[in-house]
Amino acid sequence: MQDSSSFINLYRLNPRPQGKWLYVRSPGRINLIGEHTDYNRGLCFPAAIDKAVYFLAEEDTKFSIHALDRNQIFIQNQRSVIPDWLVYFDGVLKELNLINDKLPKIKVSFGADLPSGAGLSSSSAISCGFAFVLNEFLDLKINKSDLMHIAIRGERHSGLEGGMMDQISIFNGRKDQALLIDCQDWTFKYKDVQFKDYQWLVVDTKVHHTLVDSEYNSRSRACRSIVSKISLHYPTWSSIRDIENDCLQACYSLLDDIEKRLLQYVVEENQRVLEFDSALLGQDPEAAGQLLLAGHAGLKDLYCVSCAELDYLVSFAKTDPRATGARMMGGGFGGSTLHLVRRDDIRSYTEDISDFYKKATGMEPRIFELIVSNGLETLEMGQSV
Ligand code: GAF
Repeated sequence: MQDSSSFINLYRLNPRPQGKWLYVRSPGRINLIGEHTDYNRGLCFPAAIDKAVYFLAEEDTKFSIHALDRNQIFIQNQRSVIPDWLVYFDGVLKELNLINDKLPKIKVSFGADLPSGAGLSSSSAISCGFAFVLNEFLDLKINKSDLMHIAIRGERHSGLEGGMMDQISIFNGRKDQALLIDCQDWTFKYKDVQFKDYQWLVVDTKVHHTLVDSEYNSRSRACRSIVSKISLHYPTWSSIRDIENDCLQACYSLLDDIEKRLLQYVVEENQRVLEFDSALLGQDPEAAGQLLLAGHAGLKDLYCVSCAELDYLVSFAKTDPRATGARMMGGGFGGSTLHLVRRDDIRSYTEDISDFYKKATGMEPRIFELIVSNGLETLEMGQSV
């Protein structure tokens, strides 16, 4: 999808369609820290952002989906070319059992200012947003938690065996606050995200290596296998989160080298999330920056999900006094990095990191200041006569 959404323009030009209509905003997410921990029942710290996928649903005589930024249309019974985004809609329809002759008679248009492939969870924004649209428009009366699980299962039809961090933050995001999620029981607490005199900056590498789905799934399977090995000796433990510190060395001795590295990363990353929470509370941007850098090093050297482009951007932050730190976000192998930068230096930092990245890769990064926003929301709904 493009940066400036034709849908947003459409909304401005045509705010009141005919018949029954509904406008929905489904945001992307960032993650402050706690990567690849959600499917290990660990801790993570995501937040919904201002950039979003926007939907307009209207009454019609048949089912259709219009991807405004791509100029692509899917119409019921006319499947000539299958667009890559259709899998996210299909997955949700299947989970709601709204398929074949049960397809709803609605026209759904969508567009975004949330870039896809940027590690900001545009696919979850589509799945969650579409589930939300159907629930509201068809008055299905599904509660928020069940609806979120429908979106999660729907998205898994795409093949990515993702955790739940993205969907929890998209459904529950709140302006200026991140969610500290305990994935042991999926409870969360809202936390302020700002450090005084500092600003969060998102720098998108604009690369999206094809490895992401297969490598992601192989990491989550490897973690499950680690737990199986360990639980032969410690039968009450069912996740990496259960491992007690005193037994960590004994657990390492049960694993091969790759498994040891994965386990070390997850255990350390959970600890970093707690320390990051303290750094936020104590308003200590230097400590937070060090945690970001340590998190990135773990993702690069132990969990092995980084790539050269992400590493360039983080290496810039590591040696530049205007930033306290940076790290990659999301599944890895491309996408975006998150930087904590002194507010007065934002402009010069943006220019310099852009030049640095261009020299290293020949590409221009996409850079924007992070605005933490509300989660999924109905913008407007109504019925014209
Ligand atoms: C992707 C997944 F969808 C999330 O569940 C999470 O595991 C993340 O990668 C890595 O932290 O966004």
